[in-house]
Amino acid sequence: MRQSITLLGLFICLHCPAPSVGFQTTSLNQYKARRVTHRLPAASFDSSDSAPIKLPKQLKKKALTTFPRYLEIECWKRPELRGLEPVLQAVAEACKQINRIVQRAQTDDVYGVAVDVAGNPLEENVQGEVQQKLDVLCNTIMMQAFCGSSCNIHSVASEEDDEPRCCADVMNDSVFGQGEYIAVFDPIDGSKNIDASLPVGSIFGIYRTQPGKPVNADSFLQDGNSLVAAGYCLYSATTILVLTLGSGVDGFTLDPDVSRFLHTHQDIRIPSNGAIYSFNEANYNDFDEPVQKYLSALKHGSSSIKKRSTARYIGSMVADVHNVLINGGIYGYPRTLGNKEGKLRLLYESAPMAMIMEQAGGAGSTGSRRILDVKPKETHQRVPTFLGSIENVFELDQFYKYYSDEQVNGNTSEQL
Ligand code: AFP
Repeated sequence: MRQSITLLGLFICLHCPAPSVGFQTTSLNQYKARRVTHRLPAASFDSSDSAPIKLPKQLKKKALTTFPRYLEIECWKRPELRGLEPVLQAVAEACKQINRIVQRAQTDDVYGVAVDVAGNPLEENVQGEVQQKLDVLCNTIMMQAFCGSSCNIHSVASEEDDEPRCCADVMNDSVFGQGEYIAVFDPIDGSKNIDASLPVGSIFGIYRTQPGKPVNADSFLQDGNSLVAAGYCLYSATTILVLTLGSGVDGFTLDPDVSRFLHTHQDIRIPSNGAIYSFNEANYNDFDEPVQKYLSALKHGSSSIKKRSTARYIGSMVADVHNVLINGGIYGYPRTLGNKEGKLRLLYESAPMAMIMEQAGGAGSTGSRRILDVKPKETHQRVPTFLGSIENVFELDQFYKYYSDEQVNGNTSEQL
């Protein structure tokens, strides 16, 4: 009896009309009037009165290897990587600088549109975005780290620059244009998050130049299998640098007391499956059918991953992917009706992240193939991106396969 009353209630509730203006019992003005609008007088106290915070004695430092020492050991084990040691050291220093800039964004004058020497706003970049001061600043820091730390990087391609640049041009000295590596990076990914004090990140990848061939824009059109190193730095509750040199993934947390990256995460392995799904579901109606079906399966508990799914989306790829890397699950930025190749850039976002995922035991897919197998046709090419635990990404791929087979003549899952 009680159960049928509950069911009846549910039925009535499901069939009751959606509230409309005419249905309202409270007017908007009444509603607004209910809010607490008074302000407390501003607290006045002299900050010099406050005693310095003392940390409890039991908070002892762990004995952890520093990033420079880690690099020294790795490059000693693999001499072919020695040329990258000064470069990666400099990149870690650049991440520290970007970390400080991000933390000062609310208090220092680093906001607003970037201007040229005459004070005119810079033109839109190739992504169609007006560059912000912060983007330009972080780009310069990264570029100088890659180009100016040694003579080992020949040229760089950044999200912020329309075309790749030779390091000789960046450093204004021909000695810097001779290295055997090229680097790609996104200096500050998700920069819109900074306004709300949310996490952002930097992403990078390093390739070899092709022997016997001149280095130019085409040298960057290599698939992700050719990456020699890839990494990202997440600026969040803690700042963490995650790196792969092609034999596993390691993480280094910035100790703010000594301003050093310390080896806190050894040989990171992503769980083989996980509960997290990290998609911008506001785009659901514009996703491919296989992605829609996949997300529905997660929500209805009919996924092969026998865990209750949980949604997490910050809107900064580095933060979202790092969460999936540590806790397991899947991150996705699929193609949409308006964005046929998705939003993320293959060369300096998706490919480095896919290398990290694979090196940690996970997977990176476009829905129909490995991200690392996609050969870019241009520097700023976009690619549908799914990254995460191997079982989760495999299942997503199966949805693509199944629904593509079903619509052999359709174009929902066209091969990249
Ligand atoms: P920005 O670098 O332009 O802020 O874009 C960040 C980003 O490329 C990536 O970090 C996020 O995962 C993604 O965009 C978020 O995009 P949506 O706002 O469309 O979900």
